[in-house]
Amino acid sequence: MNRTLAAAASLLALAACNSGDRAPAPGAPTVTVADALCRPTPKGRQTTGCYMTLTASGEDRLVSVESPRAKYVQIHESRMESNMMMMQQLRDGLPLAAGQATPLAPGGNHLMMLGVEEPLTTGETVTLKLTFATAAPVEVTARVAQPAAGEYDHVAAH
Ligand SMILES: [Cu+2]
Repeated sequence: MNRTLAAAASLLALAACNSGDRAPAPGAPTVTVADALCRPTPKGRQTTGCYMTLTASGEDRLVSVESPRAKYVQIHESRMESNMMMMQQLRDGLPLAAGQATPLAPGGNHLMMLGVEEPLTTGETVTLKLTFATAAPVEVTARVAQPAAGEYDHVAAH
């Protein structure tokens, strides 16, 4: 087991702990994260998109994200403008409705890793730390892979 895998395994254990066994204070919202995925960085580029599904137990807001593999991680929205897909940082973060799955997906809201010095390659994992307005932070281990074929390729339009 290499160091990256070992680190990922311990982070997974932490995340499991946060969302499960140790019950938070009654009424405190928790956020669970599923299907975390980051695209491999395109050759010669230091930016890439990450996707996942967030479900908050109570109304909350994703306010910031960081990763040891990126200088910055921004929360972006995508929208069509004059027939072009534009991206913009959500400076106030991403609102999460209580009990509702909030997708971060290609072509929609997503996380953008900036300043990725060591390329992300398919098959490895990357750690993301998500900070919320109310819920405890969640550490996520995302796998690095291309999203399913046919989905909008967000990086190409970046
Ligand atoms: Cu973006």
